[in-house]
Amino acid sequence: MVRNTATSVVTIDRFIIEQEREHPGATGALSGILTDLALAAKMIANKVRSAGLADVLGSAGLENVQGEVQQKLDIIANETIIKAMDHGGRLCCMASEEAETLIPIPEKFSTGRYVLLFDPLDGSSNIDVNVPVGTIFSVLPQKTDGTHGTIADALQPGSAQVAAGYVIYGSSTMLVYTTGNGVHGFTLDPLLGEFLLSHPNIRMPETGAYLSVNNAYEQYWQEPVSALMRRYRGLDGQRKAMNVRYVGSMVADFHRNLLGGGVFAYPANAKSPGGKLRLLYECNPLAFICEQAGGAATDGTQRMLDVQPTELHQRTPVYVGSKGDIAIAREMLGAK
Ligand code: P6P
Repeated sequence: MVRNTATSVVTIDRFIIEQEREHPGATGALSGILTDLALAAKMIANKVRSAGLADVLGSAGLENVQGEVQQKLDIIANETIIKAMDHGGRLCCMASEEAETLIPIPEKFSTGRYVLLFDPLDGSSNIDVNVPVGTIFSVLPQKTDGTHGTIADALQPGSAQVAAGYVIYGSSTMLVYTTGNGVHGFTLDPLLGEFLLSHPNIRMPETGAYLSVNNAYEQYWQEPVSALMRRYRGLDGQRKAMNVRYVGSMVADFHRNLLGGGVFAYPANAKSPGGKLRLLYECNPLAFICEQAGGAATDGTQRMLDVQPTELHQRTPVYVGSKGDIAIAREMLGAK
């Protein structure tokens, strides 16, 4: 007897449709957004993979709103996402780390009732040294009445998100996302050009093996933060020491901790009193994913997803990871 050894190959498109069927009232708009984002991810992956060969490396010499020297791939990734998303008729506006203000949907296209926030290529300063970089995205429901979204639609707490995800361009290209129904990972098969379900229902261990923090800022931390990092590193005898793993690319550090358990922390410090990382399109989407995988996230004073944004590009301190380890952070930092 020949056993059926074929495993069911689930493409991301099939998975998205099957998830949509679990919501009878779904219009298919959110499914369309996710499908279009997967296409954009494949296009960006092509560029990132060939960056060393196509002389795309090096800065384009342009300044972005963050005042950082913009890598050419930043520009390409930003344009790729905007062009992939602006005509689908599902969005009322977009916002990007690379754009100072809201990105409107062109008048020639129809609009929809969702807002897309994204960091097109996080960690881009690592591009030239071949360290994994990533794309991060967040989807919010439009709350204003017009056909075109306003800044009020973008400035919603992370708890309002209907979907969030990231793409990591590493040893393989993976897309990980949630729509509030668990966290699922898809690995790009470069020959097929398809994202295939490789990590269904990702769950984050209750306590973690890894601590991802840039210790170079230790001299700038406030004492409760320094005490917390000593705890994580086992120096006060209260907890088994965590292995310090810090790539300097948030998506890469977050992804390893999501799978293996751990904490990513970028505390406020004397040089970055409000923290460095962005609330809307970096910390909120990763916090949503983390909570959906059984983890937690705080800004050091409250649950990350409860923070009421006031500015599009506002920064925040961030502690995100295994639930038990974030509970230690909340206790030692006096967070709600
Ligand atoms: P630092 C990359 O520039 C980034 O935005 C994140 O991806 C990363 O976690 C962080 O900054 C690294 O910052 O100050 O440790 O170099």
